[in-house]
Amino acid sequence: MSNQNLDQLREQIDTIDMQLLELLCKRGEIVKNIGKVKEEQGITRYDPVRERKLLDTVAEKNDGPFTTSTLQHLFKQIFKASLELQESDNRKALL
Ligand code: PRE
Repeated sequence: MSNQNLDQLREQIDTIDMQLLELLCKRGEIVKNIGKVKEEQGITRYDPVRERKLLDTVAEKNDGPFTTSTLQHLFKQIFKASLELQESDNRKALL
């Protein structure tokens, strides 16, 4: 593979990385809003049923190249980060 080819492939990845970043940040803003609604309504932040549903959808829709277990691991990290975000955001709102 030539260097030019490598540069082109990396450019494609750079673009996708920026899209992922933007989508994750958008998701984070929505997660914060969900956290506020849950706080107001006294609903527990952690929702294992909702998380399970998405993990099952990932398994159902995954056509590769990543294994389902790898993708589920990534989504579990996103859930964890989302719960932490809701927690810190609600704590800030109390100060
Ligand atoms: C979210 C976060 C934590 C919950 O355990 C379940 C789902 C998620 O990141 O998808 C969002 C959320 O708080 C919710 O849907 O209730």
